[in-house]
Amino acid sequence: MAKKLWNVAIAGATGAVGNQMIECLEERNFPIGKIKFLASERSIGKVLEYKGKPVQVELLDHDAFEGIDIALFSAGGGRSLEFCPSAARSGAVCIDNSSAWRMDPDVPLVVPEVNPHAIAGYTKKGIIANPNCSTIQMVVALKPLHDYATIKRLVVSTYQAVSGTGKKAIDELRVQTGEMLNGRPVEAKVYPHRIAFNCLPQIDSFEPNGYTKEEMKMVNETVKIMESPIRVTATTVRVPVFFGHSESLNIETEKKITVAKAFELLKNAPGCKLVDDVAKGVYPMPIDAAGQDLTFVGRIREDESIDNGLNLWVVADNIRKGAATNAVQIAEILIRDHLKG
Ligand code: 25A
Ligand code: L14
Repeated sequence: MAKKLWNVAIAGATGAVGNQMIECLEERNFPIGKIKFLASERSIGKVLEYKGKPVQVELLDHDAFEGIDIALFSAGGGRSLEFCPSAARSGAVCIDNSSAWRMDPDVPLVVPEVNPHAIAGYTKKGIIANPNCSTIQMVVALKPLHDYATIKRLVVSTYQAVSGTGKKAIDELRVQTGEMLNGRPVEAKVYPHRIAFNCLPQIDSFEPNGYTKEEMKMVNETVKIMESPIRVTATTVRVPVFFGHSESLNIETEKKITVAKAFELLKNAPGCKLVDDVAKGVYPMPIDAAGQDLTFVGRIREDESIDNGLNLWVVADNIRKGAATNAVQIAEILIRDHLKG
């Protein structure tokens, strides 16, 4: 029997995440029949490549999904709200990278290493949501610890790269850094303040409770993905790094986890790489995680201020595991276990 091939569309193919989705599909040899690249009018006429062959960018509109089996979305929340339902009506399963559908009870929110079983719920709306980049790497690292010792409370602080905001933010850090080094005045357009040589304790806009939307995404998405009432508090910070988010995690568990036990659990955990040899100055850093699909964990130590507490440092490429790779991994499970070949 011939192997089934799937028709795939990428909405937002010209963006930072869209570009990475194309690369991930190529690298992982996803069984593609037809590929379609969709974006706004700005990109019409642009030609991208898939496996060395030219593909014209087409307009993202309601009838762009005819004959498409899987639609990967990364063109912003507004576009996902508007176009995922039409794509689903055309028979495509949408894997959406935006925050638009994540907390919808009829939409599964999936990290393959953590809750692959939830994918089955895609039939309700034809949409599967990809979590926030900071949430994804955090739950990949926490899942094995939670299964062993049950996490009650989690305190997270993030150090997030500019690529999370898309291509225009990558340009902003590059341009501002150049201007600063040349002693010229800088202009902040994408972020509310200068990002070069600075840290911004604001990602996305503020909610009435004083937290940012990014912080509340980490709180709410973690509970949904882990399927457990973990109490989470977050502080999310933008730092002048291009690729790779870092996170400081502090957890309190029901049962004690020694450092040796944490090493053992994380050494064999799916999607994780333990990088922890402080005597040699070895720990995860964004410069090493960039371009990789794994979640790197290190600086593991007991929190000596409470009975059952542990500190960890977690780093991953926010555009790969935090967005594109996770979406393509979901698509792989979808075609393996759910869609009819
Ligand atoms: O605020 P929103 O709407 O929720 O958007 C969120 C932003 O976050 C990024 C993405 O940025 C998006 O703009 N993003 C989304 N999910 C992400 C995730 N999980 C994420 N980033 C990180 N992690 P981006 O610039 O990388 O990608 C934008 C993509 O979306 C397409 N798009 C935008 N509006 C669209 C649309 N497609 C269809 N219809 C629309 N109305 C966009 O395609 C791109 O693929 P494009 O054709 O509009 O842009 C092509 C090039 O133009 C640059 N550009 C963007 N905005 C402007 C612009 N140039 C000039 N003026 C502008 N206003 C882009 O940088 C791109 O190179
Ligand atoms: O997926 O870093 O909800 O600016 C929203 C903001 C992704 C990244 C999401 C950022 C994001 C983002």
